[in-house]
Amino acid sequence: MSLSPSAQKVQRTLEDLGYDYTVIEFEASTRTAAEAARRVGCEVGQIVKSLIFRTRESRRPILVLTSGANRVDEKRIGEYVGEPIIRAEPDFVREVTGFAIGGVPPIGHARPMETFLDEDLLQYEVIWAAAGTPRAIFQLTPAALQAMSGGKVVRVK
Ligand code: 5CA
Repeated sequence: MSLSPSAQKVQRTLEDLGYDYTVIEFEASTRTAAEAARRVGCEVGQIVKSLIFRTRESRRPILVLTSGANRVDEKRIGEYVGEPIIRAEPDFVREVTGFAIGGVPPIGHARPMETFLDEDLLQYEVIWAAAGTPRAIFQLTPAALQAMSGGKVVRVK
């Protein structure tokens, strides 16, 4: 089984961080949380969406790791950040993460970012996150996601 270069990059990052999680690349799409959940047979809430926002004026990147069941309240995150935020443009996502929308992983980004973690993810025994391409994911625990991302656990919805 050979991974595409972007998925390999995530696999290597996991190894560098000391995790033995395995990136799985499918023939079929895992581009959306619903597709990813169908692929692995889990609840959509167990899929981690790695969403990039940016502060409107200062253009700082913000990472919100969200349960696939939830929609981020941008106003709420803006309050945590201390500045209004907007959804990042695809080019901005590529620039700050090194990955294209649909495959953005929770770790291994081009730039470090202020990170928030959806408290609703903590209820699950295992969760799944994107691994660099719109067909690649890996399974992990919420505790590991918190540790590897350094995300602040908050209500996002
Ligand atoms: N591989 C899946 C499951 S892990 C995945 O990456 N899902 S995701 O939610 O993290 O990434 C897709 C997200 O990118 C969408 O939920 C949406 O919030 C965002 N997105 C999609 N299209 C655009 C766009 N044109 N501009 C900005 N953000 C977008």
